Amino acid sequence: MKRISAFLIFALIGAILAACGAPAPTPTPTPAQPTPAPAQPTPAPEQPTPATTPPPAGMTGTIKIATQSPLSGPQAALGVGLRNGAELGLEQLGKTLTDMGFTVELAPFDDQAKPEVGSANAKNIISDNDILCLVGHLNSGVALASLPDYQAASLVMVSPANTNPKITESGYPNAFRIVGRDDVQGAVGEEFARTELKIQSVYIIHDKTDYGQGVAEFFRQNAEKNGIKVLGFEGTEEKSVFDSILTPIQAANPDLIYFGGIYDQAAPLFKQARDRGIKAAFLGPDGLDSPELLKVAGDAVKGMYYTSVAAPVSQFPDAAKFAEDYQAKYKEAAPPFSAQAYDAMGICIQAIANAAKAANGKPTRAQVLDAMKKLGTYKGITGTYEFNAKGDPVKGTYFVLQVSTEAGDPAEVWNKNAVVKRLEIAAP
Ligand code: ABU
Repeated sequence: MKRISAFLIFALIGAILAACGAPAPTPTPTPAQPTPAPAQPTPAPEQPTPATTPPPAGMTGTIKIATQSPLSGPQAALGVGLRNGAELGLEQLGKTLTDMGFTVELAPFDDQAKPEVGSANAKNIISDNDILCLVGHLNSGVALASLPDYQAASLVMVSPANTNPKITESGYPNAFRIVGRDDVQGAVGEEFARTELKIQSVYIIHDKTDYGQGVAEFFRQNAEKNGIKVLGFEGTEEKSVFDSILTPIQAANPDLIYFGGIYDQAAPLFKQARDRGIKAAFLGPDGLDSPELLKVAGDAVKGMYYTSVAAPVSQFPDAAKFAEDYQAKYKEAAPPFSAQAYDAMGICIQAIANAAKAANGKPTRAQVLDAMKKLGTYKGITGTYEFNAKGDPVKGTYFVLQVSTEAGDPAEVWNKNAVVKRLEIAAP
């Protein structure tokens, strides 16, 4: 009551003074009022401590790495292995990019081992701007049909398998491979046939592709130069019945049949040759490097020799964990070229990461190509790679192998094939 009265008296005086133009007095706070405690600052909600330094601004978005290989058709065994190896590589090595802030994706394409399909896929690949690198192909002829599109888009191609010299001799600045070349592989095969197998005559068959015909011609050039008698040289696209090919071979009675091509044709050809009683030794290049050769041809190919630039995964001590992981994930032994695809993927990832650091953000394809040219050495599970100006590895690894004679699952037995020779040869 007393407080109300005091307030009314002050208000009345204030009104009178205001009417006279004087400032109103400030009411004195009542001492009985407890002074509120100074407000305590409300603690901010606890922020999670980041485990690592946050990614720099700009390191965002999706980066895709494509594969092209036959995922269907008769060469799918190697083509799926190539895709799987690349997929495992992205899973295990892609952290380099995800730690930077990017999302990574695999973009697998099925080229069916056909140049026209590879070329059509290439147009789709380059129209997706998130695809910054490509692991592929299995088939040199398919890569050669696709490379003009990749070049137009500055898209880097890292091949884990293509051996035809034209891949790196055609002036494509974006073409790289981690394997050797058929001009060397053909010579290695010829020298082995002449010096180790003591071959004096050969009948050469090829599959009419850039790869198969190419390597067969390199074998022939070396054979003719070094005194092996070439009794025949013929191309065929036949896949199942080889009577018309084998009849003249049987009549010519060569010491050796050399087949330039892939296992899907070689297996029935060799089997039918043995079934007819042809006694010639067999030899061929890395297109035969698949357990499918043994699965289809069986006894006809046990103990035969072949050359390879890939070799069974068991030949690479640093690929032991890869072999285990592959078996666990895909429920089969890692096929030839799958470990090379893992390394080709690692090289793509490293080049993209280097380009992203230089650009301080998601790089363009041209920036990835620039980073590829400056890559230096890359240590993978199948070797340490450094590229020359053409895109070849400075040194290629070439194997002469002998198919195991052991019984059992061909996929397992293939890993027991013996290395007869292992050669490191500088790129021509
Ligand atoms: N080099 C083995 C795969 C076949 C190719 O290069 O066409």
